[in-house]
Amino acid sequence: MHFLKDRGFTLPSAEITPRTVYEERRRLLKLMAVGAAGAGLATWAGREAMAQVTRPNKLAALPGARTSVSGAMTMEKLTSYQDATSYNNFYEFGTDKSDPAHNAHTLKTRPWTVAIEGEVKKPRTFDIDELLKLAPMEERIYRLRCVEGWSMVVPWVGYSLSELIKRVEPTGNAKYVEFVTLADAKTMPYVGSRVLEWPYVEGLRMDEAMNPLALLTFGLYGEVLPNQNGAPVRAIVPWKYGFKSGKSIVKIRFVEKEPRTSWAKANPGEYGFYSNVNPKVDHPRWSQATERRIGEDGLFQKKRPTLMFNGYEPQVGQLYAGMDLAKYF
Ligand SMILES: Nc1nc2c(c(=O)[nH]1)N[C@H]1C(S)=C(S)[C@@H](COP(=O)(O)O)O[C@H]1N2
Ligand SMILES: [Mo]
Repeated sequence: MHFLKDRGFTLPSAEITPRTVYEERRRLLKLMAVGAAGAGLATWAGREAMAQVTRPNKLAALPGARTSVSGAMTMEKLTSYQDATSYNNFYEFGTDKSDPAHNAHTLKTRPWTVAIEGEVKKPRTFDIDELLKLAPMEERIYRLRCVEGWSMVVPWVGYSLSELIKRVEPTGNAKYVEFVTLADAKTMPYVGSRVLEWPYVEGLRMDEAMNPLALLTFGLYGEVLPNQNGAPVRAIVPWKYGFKSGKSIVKIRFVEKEPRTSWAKANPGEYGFYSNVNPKVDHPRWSQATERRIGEDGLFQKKRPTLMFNGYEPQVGQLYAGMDLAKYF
């Protein structure tokens, strides 16, 4: 076996997975933060160079790029790559948490296009490779809170949805954005089943979609999205329950009226359009006051308090000023 070696850091090359590189980079970032910058920097540069050749699925944020978006980082412990990519909700591939990871290999992510329609001055269809180059990729470490009462911390890669929206120039009639995701019965075994109405449709109000935290997402952990996480492009809206973050998007429509979303159609009493994370507004079948962090499961697991707007209140609270959030749940 041959080894890559520098400054006392030795790893068998076969073990240098994208994750290893990723986690090492984070370790170094932490080191640098406590003052070991000199040593760390050279090693980090080495890792980055090495990463170029060892990571076929690499999707890096701009090297060294720091996003200026408030709320884009958290020092909380990351959920493991393993958990984030094997405990999923993607009903097109099955309703058990392990189904998407088992079944989503059939999803064809190339060729892939995203059509921009409706109330825009520049409607057009983007090829996925054009979308990948539309704006600089940033890393955003967000909490993801599912309405079912669990949460994760995931480093996503993408850019603000507003970058795309600005380029297509919405008209004055555009009040909402609707996301339509792929519904292909040939490759998605549950499309056609009656669990939900297909395609899976989600939506945001225009000002929500323009908030810089709303992320058009292409990757996680420095890699392109695995199919089960919504390849090749999905939304991530960190202050809302996870189901608002549609996976494998094929169409983005700008509309005047509030879109009818798949979950609201399936059960209007349980799932509203807004679906902001809110510990004070319970779901009819379960409390939203606390959550369990995936990876911390076990006998002595502590339930964590759920934060208003999933902890992003400073960034998004003003969007809902004066609104009755129990009525507009
Ligand atoms: N197309 C589609 N998008 C979807 C879903 C789905 O079933 N189909 N599930 C949603 C739910 S309920 C959650 S919690 C998140 C989960 O994202 P993750 O598997 O990447 O953690 O995806 C959301 N996006
Ligand atoms: Mo969810």
